[in-house]
Amino acid sequence: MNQQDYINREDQFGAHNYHPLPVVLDRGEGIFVWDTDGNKYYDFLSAYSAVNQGHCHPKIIEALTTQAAKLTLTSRAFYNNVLGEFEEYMSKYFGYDKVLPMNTGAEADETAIKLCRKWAYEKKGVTENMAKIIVCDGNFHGRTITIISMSTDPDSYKGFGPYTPGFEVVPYNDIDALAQALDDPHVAGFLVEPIQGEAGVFVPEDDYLKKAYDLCKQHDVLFIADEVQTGIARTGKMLACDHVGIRPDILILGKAVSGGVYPVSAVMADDDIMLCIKPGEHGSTYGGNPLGCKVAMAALDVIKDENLEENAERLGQLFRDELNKIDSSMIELVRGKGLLNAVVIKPKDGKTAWDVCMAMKENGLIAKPTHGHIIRFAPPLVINEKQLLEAVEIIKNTLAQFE
Ligand code: IF1
Repeated sequence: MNQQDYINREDQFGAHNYHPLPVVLDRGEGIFVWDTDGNKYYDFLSAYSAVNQGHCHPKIIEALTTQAAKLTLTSRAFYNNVLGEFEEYMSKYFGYDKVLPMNTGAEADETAIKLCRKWAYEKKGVTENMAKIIVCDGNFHGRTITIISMSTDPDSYKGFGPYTPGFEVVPYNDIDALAQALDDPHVAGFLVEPIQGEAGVFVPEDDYLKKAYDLCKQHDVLFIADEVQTGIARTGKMLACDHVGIRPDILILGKAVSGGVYPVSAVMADDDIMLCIKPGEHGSTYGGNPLGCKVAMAALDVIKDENLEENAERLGQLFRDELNKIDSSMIELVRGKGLLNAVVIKPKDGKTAWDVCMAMKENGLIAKPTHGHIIRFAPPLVINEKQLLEAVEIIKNTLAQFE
C-alpha cells in the first residue's frame, strides 16, 4: 500500500471529523516520526502536547508492557494494588490532598465542572441548579456537549445544540471584565487555560492569572486551571501556573500525564473540595485503571529524571529568538512560552499556513495550522539544542521558498 491507499481507506471507512496533513506515520522514536515510505520527520506537534517525553519512551513502554501482562483493568467496583500507589504519587507530585482519575482531558474538565458545582451547593451555599462558571472567550476544553456549551468557536459548537446552561464568557486577559462577572453570588468557579493553546498559543499579561486568582479568592470562587495542554513541563515549568506562583483550587491534567502511551487524565483538589463528591456520584469504567496508573507514574518520572522543565524553558527561548531572526514576509508574530510556541502567518501570494506546513513536511518537519493562519510548534520536550537548531533551519529554508 502507498500513503494514498492508507488515506483513501480512512476516507471510506472513517468519520470525516479531521482534516489531517497528508502524511501516514508508522513509527515514532523520541522527537522523530517516520512515514510508511521511511521518510523521517521532526514531530513539532507532539500529538497536541501529549508526547512531551518523546515517542515510545523506553521507560514508559516498559511500564506499559510489564503491567499489561499482569492486570489491566479491575473497574472501581473492587480495589487493586496500583491505584493507591498512583493516588499517593499524584498527591505528592502536584501537592494536593487528592486526585480523581479519569481518561481524557474532556472527562477531566467535565469532572472539574461537576466538582465545582457540587462545592458551590454544599459549601458556598449557592442555590441548587443556579451555579455559574465563568470561562474565557477563545477557550478550548474538549468536545463534549457541556464543554462546547462554553465554547466561543462556531466550529466547536455550531449544530450541536441545545447547550448546557450555567456558563458566562468573559474576554481572555481582561481582568476588569472578570471582576465585573465575579460580582454575582451564583458564580462558583472560573475555568481558564493559563495559556490558550487552540486559540493560537495566547500568553496572557504576566499579572493576569495572579490578579484573576486573587479576585476569585475575594469572591469565594474556585480558580480552576485547565493544564491539559500547558501542563507537564510544556511551558518550561511543571505547570504554567507555576510561572506566576498560583496554586489552582482545582487542577485539570491530561495528555502528557501519560506521555502519549495510554489515555490518563486527572483532577487534583484538596479535601474540602474533592470530598463534595460522595461514593457513587461520579465515575468511569477505565478511570484509574492499573495499566494507566503505571504508565502515568513512569511518564511523570521521566519529566523529572530528564529535567524536561528546564530543557523546555531554555530551548523554548532559543526557538523564539531564532525564529525572530528569520527574515520572512510570512512571519507576522512569534509567541509562546517554553516549548509551546506558535507563528502567526501572513498569507503571501495566496499561500497560507497550510502551504507552509505542506512544504515543511517535504523538508522533514511536521506541524499543523490552527485557525487557518497560526502554526503551532510544540516538539517533544526531550529535543536537544542541536536538533532544535536543525529544525529552525528547516523552518527558515521552507519560508525562504515562498519569498
Ligand atoms: C481535538 C485542540 C489542542 C485541550 C485542553 C482539554 C482538552 C484539550 C486545553 C481535551 C484537547 C486536543 C483535542 C484535539 C486537538 C487538541 C487541541 F486543537 F483541539 F484544541 F491541543 F489545542 N483541555 N486538545 O487542549 O482533552 O479530551 O482531547 O483528551 O479535539 O481536535 P481530550
